[in-house]
Amino acid sequence: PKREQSYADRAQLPGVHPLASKLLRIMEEKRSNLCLSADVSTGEELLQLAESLGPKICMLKTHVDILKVCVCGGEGGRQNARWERTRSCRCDVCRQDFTAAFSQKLQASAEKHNFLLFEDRKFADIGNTVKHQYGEKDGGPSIVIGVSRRAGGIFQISSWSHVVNAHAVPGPGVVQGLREVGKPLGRGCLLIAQMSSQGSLAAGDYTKATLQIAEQHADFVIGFICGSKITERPEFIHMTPGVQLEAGGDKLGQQYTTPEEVIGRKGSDIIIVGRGILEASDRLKAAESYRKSGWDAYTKRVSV
Ligand code: 5FU
Repeated sequence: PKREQSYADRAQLPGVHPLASKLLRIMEEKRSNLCLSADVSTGEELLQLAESLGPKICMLKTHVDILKVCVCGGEGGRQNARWERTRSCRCDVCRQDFTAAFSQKLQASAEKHNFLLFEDRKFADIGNTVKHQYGEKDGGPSIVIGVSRRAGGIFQISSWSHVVNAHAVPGPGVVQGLREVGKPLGRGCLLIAQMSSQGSLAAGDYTKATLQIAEQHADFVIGFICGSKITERPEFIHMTPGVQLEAGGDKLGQQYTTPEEVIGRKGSDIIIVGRGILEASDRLKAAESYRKSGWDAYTKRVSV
């Protein structure tokens, strides 16, 4: 059988999306197929994670809607009584610009350490709605939040996140809506073809139909959230959550598989790790173990 293409080979494919190509090059350069799921509750901690673990990862995944209201990185937030009471910050940074200061720092960190940002927003509505949730292409209706006015929702995801994801359940319209906003900005989208949680309905024919939507929108869809490789097309990137060094799960249905299993046997490209790193006493050391296991499993796989 033909030898499997390396990440570097795949980055050069004529049909590969420029963002997928960039990601594959980063992976090769940094010898990392690790995506950190930075599920922490303050902007300050998130930025600190990006700075400290940045060198180990190819991508940083966020859930910006779980951040507490202070997103200024703690610069002004801790200096007032309101922060202690409510954890919501009214410092000049946050008041003047809710997300811009934070997202600019996050982008700077991504640039400095050479990783991509992925907001795990899981869009799942009709095209016209997700377009507004993701961020308007050119202005659009102005929404008043506190004292700031901006178009396209609180988090302005399209303005800072290289990658977003979407459920395929609404049909192709969800991708088309996101594409209207993201494509001109050079962004990319992952479709959720499978989920790591127990009893997930994203399986079988649903997974196949998701793949079809991706194939029909390959100018914007760069790959999948999945448990295992679902297509032989090397232009698509497979990313797998539910990864820990030991198999197991949590109390709410999460199921864990090891990096060796996910990369080595299931044929995925990138491991997404949250608590496996975040709950370790030494996060940097843990990130390095995941980076190494993921990378070793990959080199073993492509050398066969
Ligand atoms: F699409 C999915 C999925 O199928 N499973 C997931 O776990 C996304 N996730 C995310 O990956 C989830 O929302 C968390 O942010 C992260 C896994 O975190 P953990 O701490 O490694 O379990």
